[in-house]
Amino acid sequence: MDKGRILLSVTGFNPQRWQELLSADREVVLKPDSATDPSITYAVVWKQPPNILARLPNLRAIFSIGAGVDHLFNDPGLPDVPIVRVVADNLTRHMTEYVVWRVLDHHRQGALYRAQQQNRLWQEPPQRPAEDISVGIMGLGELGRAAATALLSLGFKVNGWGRTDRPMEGVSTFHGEQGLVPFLNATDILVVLLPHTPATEGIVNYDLLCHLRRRNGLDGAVLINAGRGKLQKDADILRALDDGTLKEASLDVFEVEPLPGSSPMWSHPKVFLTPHAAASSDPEHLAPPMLQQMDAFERGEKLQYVVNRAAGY
Ligand code: NDP
Ligand code: OXD
Repeated sequence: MDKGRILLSVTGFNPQRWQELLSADREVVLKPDSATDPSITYAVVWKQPPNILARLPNLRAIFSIGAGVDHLFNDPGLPDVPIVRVVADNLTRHMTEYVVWRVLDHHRQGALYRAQQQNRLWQEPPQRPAEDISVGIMGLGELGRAAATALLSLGFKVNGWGRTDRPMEGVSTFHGEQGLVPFLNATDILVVLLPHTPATEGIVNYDLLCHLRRRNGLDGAVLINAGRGKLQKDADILRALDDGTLKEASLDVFEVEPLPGSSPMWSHPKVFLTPHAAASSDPEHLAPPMLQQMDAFERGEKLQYVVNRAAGY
């Protein structure tokens, strides 16, 4: 049997390297020949145009080129076939690096030293040991658990919050609505690694930030969001930074991306920002396992990393 064609539909990314790598094993097209093109069996997507997948009669599965799949659910014509998301060591390591980098920069007072350098000031503030600081990870999934392991190895206390009860050795775990405030009350540095779903939209708001612990050696609570911008209320974060509810924030994601040039975030002295770059999807590492999954699926094996549609992630 001929291998079916792959529809590659990625908005905001250069498709060239993905196309080259996926073409190693299957024909890849950037557009279907028609709305009902029978030759397409898989779609590899990022923010595909609405309804492009709706009527493909032989579509067997959709592969997201990212770990998050919220970009797919904006499509009203999303067909009812399995959706596979990225779970890969390469991506996980990038995210762990980002989280460790940002936690250490806040813990070791990077902003203070940068300001001192600007002013040619030779001063040494007190140093707190990592075990004085509790890092709370909202979203203790693939990425959150890897970050937790790295932070534990550096000596931080780690709390984790998820939708369901998933214990992890060395981590104080909380879950569900009833677990949220106790989790926040025990957290000095909040790391957000949640997916964007209807249940999590806007969850990082002023009220939530007010529950963070502020008695710690950092002289204030810290927010790090590398999950999704729609999880947060940008204006609430600015308010919390300005009134001292938050000491500092590292933000990789924003309600509107790219972040508009007019946003006060760009020049806020307490914000460190990156352009949704915490963990980028590297086609060299991600395309080959997608092809392997397609072959395995056709041999009758189960797809891995299939999204739970009801939960939205
Ligand atoms: P997972 O699906 O493995 O983990 C998601 C975690 O969030 C799980 O712990 C899950 O709980 C928890 N969760 C989901 N919904 C809720 C809820 N309503 N209440 C409480 N907890 C909830 O995802 P990954 O770790 O692989 O990725 C997480 C997110 O990171 C992605 O969805 C994406 O948005 C973002 N991301 C950002 C990148 C960047 O560059 N900025 C790069 C890659 C990903 P449970 O354990 O109970 O299921
Ligand atoms: C992802 C991302 O979801 O890069 O993988 O945001």
